[in-house]
Amino acid sequence: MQQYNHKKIEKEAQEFWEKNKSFEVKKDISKEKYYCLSMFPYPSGRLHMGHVRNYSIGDLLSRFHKMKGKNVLQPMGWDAFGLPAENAAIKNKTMPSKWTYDNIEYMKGQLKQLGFAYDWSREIATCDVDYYKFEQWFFIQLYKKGLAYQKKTLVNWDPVDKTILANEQVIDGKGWRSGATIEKKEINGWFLSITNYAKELLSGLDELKGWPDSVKLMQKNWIGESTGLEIDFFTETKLEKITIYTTRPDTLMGVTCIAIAPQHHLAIKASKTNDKIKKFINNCIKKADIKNNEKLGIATNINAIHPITKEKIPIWIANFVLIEYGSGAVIVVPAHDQRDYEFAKKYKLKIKQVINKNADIKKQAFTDKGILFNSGELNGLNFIESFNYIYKNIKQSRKVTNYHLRDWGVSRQRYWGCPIPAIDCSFCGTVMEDEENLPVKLPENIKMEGVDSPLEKINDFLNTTCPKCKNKAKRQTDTFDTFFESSWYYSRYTCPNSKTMTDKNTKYWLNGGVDQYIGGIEHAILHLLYARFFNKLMYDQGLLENNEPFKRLLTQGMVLKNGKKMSKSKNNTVDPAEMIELYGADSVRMFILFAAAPTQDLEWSDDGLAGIYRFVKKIYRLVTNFIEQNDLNNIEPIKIKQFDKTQKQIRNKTYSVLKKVSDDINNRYAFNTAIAAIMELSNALIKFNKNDAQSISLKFESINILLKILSPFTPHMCHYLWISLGNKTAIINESWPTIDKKALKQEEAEIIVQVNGKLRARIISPLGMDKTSLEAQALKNQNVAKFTKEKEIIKTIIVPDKLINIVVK
Ligand code: ANZ
Ligand code: ZN
Repeated sequence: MQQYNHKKIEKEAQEFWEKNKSFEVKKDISKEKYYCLSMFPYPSGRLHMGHVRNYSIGDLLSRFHKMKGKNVLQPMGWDAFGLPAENAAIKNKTMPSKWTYDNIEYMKGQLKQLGFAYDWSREIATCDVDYYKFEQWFFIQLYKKGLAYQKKTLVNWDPVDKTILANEQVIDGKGWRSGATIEKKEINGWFLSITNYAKELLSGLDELKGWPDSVKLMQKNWIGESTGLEIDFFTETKLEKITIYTTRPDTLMGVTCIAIAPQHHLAIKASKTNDKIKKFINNCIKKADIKNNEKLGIATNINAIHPITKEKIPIWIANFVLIEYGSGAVIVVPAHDQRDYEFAKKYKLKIKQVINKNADIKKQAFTDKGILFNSGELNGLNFIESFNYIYKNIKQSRKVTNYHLRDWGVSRQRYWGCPIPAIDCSFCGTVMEDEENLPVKLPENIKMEGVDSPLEKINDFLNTTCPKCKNKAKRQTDTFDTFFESSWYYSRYTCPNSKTMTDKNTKYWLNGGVDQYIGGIEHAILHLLYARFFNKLMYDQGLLENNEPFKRLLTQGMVLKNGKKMSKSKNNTVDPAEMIELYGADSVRMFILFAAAPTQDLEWSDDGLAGIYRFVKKIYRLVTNFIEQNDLNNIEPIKIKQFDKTQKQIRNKTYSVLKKVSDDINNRYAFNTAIAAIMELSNALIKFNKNDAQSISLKFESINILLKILSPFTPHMCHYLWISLGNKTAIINESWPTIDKKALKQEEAEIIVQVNGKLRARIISPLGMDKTSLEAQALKNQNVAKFTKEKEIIKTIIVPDKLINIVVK
């Protein structure tokens, strides 16, 4: 037979799968479904090793579960909208759509070269109007329910890049990319009310038994549930009410000031008659003259009355009080909150200690909980007791729950995205496009001139009629955040050609959610939270029947080179295409699965890959040698159940490896140790060379099992060897082998244990037990221990499977 030729073997297998539509699936209620989803890539141009790792894991699981008899859906598509396409289009003088579709074509070729078992008939590109039209329709439904709303917000505006920057992207007042001086700009953006779902998104985490705890914790912290009290304070004049929110009402007697946000209505009121306050507020809002989160404040000349002591408490305006959190006002307790402590020191406010009289607050606040003192009627109470006391005895207090989660701003001032179906009419204000007029198609035949969205200049797009009053009106030109597209793609794969957003196939494939989702930990918070949110929105709209999108989640580790994350910017990438050319897809995939457990970081190693390539060739030779040396047509079935010792051993090895590999894949996700076990089995089979008919039959049986359990790892080679073994079916349609429990039982021997030649015990141990284990087992026996205790063992003599003699002095 021929030498191992990965190119030929891989091409043939891929052609076979394609021709036979091996991975195209349909709803089939007679089978248990298994929906395996890997996070779809952004079509940046080429696959990188991180993709290869992600998709090798998904493919392994898909192929395994298919062999286990499940109806496996493994789809693939493209997260195709986004800024890089615009930048590339400007640079290369092309159109974002062309750049994107060219990349998709190239990367699809790469995925096919890797032989992943995708149902390509379900391919999705999110920039396809047949995909994003549903987003526009759905957005209108949310608008009708009041879950989508427009709000004016102040944003950091980079006048050169013409883009909004997050606070972290503004460094010393300059844009991180352009270096331009950042301006504050008021924009009117669309928001989705994710905060309405904060509670559900939090409690839903408890159902996600198949998610890593670390990811659930990150989501929990991001949602940020906080319970405390709202307490109303009244001004001296009793004309105004200020509601504060605190999680530490136990510190109420230590309040020395009240701080309100610069946007608080009382602050605005005070600014009307005081220019200093007006200037202060403007600076805070514009973040002008504020260095590194400096805490700034200004006193109003208003006092509030303490609800218990009735003392006067000065009201300040402070830049660290956020208008959008809680009630936009706080009690300042310098003795017990470090931020308040620094604020009080800076502005010479009183500091009054009320918790733990032994604590020293000369240098910093005491922020732990403790017993109250200096607190009048509250003296001696602890946190819970004082919380409840205040809640019950102060009429103007309420228990409330707040969330740190903010509503999701979905508008982007970019071209390459899904147009938001909103229209501005000078008579009716903002209205939604009529559903009959959907989709609002993004014009694709455009010129990118600089960073401005070309939509602003396309009159055909801009000019429309108001769906309400039929007068001339203007389309809005913002597009959706691209997280919109990735929030529901998993459901579209279930019905990619449906005329409705979801259909009856969705119910089948998403029953209980996606069975396995695989992707990078960088998506632990936003993508996964938005997808969960969308799922709940779609559920409430009657589009989905499952309440959580992803039943199990696996977050794969990074691919490193020389200890650093493999990335273009670090110039340490290894091109998958080159490795596939040299060693073949099978070896690349197997190396990636072997080099580390899936959730751990993986250090790339050329030598490691070469080693796997040698292992693959070794198996190839094992099987081809067997084929050459034996008449495959005359291999007898194993009928005699009498095996000699080595035969028993090879069967035991085969079935115990089968058991381990099944368990490692299915229950432990330990693909690396599964491969190690397969290596052991193949080494044992290489050594097992007896020529009697029974042994040949046994070796044939073991090789068949070996190929099956190896096929999710190196599917191409296994496909080829399976056919070469004379099988009429393709290995992809075979089922996973079943375990012969009898073969798992190790044969045992009764072994005589002597100490200095005298019989001291009889022990039972597996046949073929090695010397050290046998000696250890013998020494554990009580009677043997009696004669060896505190003595020096000079030597041990062993007659295999019969006798052990321990010689002591
Ligand atoms: C008094 C106090 C004393 C506080 C103390 C803390 C420690 P979480 O857990 O994040 O909800 N706070 C409330 N609303 C705020 C706002 N709009 N902007 C800035 N800070 C605000 O935190 C709740 C605590 O954050 C509240 O409890 C309040 O300060 C502050 F020893 O009240 B605390
Ligand atoms: Zn109108």
